[in-house]
Amino acid sequence: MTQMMSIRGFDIYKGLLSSEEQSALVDAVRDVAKAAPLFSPMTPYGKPMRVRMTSAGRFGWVSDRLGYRYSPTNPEGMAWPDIPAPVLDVWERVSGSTRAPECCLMNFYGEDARMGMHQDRDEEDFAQPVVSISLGDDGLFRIGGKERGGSTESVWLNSGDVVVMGGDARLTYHGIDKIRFGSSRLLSKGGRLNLTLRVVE
Ligand code: MD3
Ligand code: FE
Repeated sequence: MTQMMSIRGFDIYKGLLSSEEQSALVDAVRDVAKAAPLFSPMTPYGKPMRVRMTSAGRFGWVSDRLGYRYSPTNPEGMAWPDIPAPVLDVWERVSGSTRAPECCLMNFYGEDARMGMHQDRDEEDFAQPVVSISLGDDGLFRIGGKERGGSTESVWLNSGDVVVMGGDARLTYHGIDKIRFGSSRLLSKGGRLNLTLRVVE
């Protein structure tokens, strides 16, 4: 059953995706990761991030000593695979946008991975929403305000949940504090997958 809740302008569709849809998404992610292997991006401080990533679409997310940016090629210099059809379907259902997403960033969280509080502001048009799909183990999602610091609220994201960040919420600070490793059986070796769909240009 789907239930929508809004927290600080984030629309969270709990349980939007059936287990069949979730499995189809995982298969699609596996195909992307075969063509464009997961890697640990380097932070500007020279420390690898704990989250492993890859992308699909015209642009993917890379980060190295030059900093973070969208790039039309992966770290091995190859174009990213196309965004899989079942992923595009989710965008069509919930984004409310007339544009197509140009990047599907795929984040994989192992047992100790987390993502610090940050804003997503490397896209050109903040009027375009970001759509997030959670798969696998539960993740504790923390939502702050438009400035660093200040109060925050947390919500567990479970496999099959979809979050839409649009309008005023687009520049909100957010992060993943921890995952509940082994809480889902969707991924045989455990861990959490998060897909974010973005319009970049
Ligand atoms: C709010 N990913 O990839 S998804 C990210 O679960 C990212 O992997 C987290 O933050 C994850 O940048 C959280 C929810 C999310 C994604 C993008 C946003 C929230 C957002 C962009 C703008 C505002
Ligand atoms: Fe983010």
